[in-house]
Amino acid sequence: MVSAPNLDEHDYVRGGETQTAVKILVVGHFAVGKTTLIGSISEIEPLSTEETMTQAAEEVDDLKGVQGKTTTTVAMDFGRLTISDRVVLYLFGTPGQQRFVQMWEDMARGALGALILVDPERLADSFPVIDLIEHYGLDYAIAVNHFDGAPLRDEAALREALDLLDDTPVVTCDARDEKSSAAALTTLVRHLLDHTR
Ligand SMILES: Nc1nc2c(ncn2[C@@H]2O[C@H](COP(=O)(O)OP(=O)(O)OP(=O)(O)O)[C@@H](O)[C@H]2O)c(=O)[nH]1
Ligand SMILES: [Mg+2]
Repeated sequence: MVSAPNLDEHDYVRGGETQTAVKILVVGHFAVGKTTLIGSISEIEPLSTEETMTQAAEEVDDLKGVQGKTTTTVAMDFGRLTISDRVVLYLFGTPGQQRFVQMWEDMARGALGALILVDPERLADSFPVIDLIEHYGLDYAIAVNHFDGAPLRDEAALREALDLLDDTPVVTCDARDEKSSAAALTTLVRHLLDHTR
C-alpha cells in the first residue's frame, strides 16, 4: 500500500509532487504598476478585474505620469509563478484606489509577505502603503518601478525617505519585464525565507 505523503494545510499538490504554495501580496499606490507586474510574470492567464475609469475618476485619481492609463483594478489581480521545484507563488494584487483600501486587510490574511511597488516620482504616496503593510505584520521588500525617464534616486536616499529597516530589500524593476519582475519576487522570497528560518 502506498502511504499518503505528509501534508500540512499549506501544501499544494500537483502532478504527484509536493509543492509549497506561498501567498504573496503585490501592493502599491494607485497606478504604480501592480496589474502590469502580475500580468508580465504569471504562468497562468492572470485574473484581473480591470474596469474603465470614468471621467469622474479623473478628479479623484492622480494620473500624473500615467496619462495612457484607462482602466483600474476594482477587486484584485491574481497570478501564479513557480520559482522552484518546491515553491509556487500565488500572487494577489490589491486595488490601488484609496476607496478600495479596506479590501487589503482581507487579502493580506495568510500572506507570507508583500512586494511593495514604489514609484520614485511619487514617494509620498507609498508612505501609507508601507504603514498598512507594517500594521498587518507582513514582512516586505520594496520594488522601485522604473518608469521611463524617471531619475533613479540612490538607494540610501530612498531608504531614508521611506524610513526602511537596514535589512529590508530594495530592488529596482520594470513591471513590464518578466525577468525583472521575477528577480524582484525572488529577492522578496529569499528575504522571507531568511526571516522564517
Ligand atoms: N513607462 C512605464 N509604464 C509603466 C510601467 N509599469 C507600468 N506602466 C504603465 O503604468 C500604468 C499603470 O499600470 P497598472 O499596472 O494598471 O497599475 P496598477 O498599480 O495596477 O493600477 P491600479 O490597479 O489602478 O492601482 C499602465 O498604463 C502601465 O502600462 C513602467 O515601468 N514604465
Ligand atoms: Mg491594478
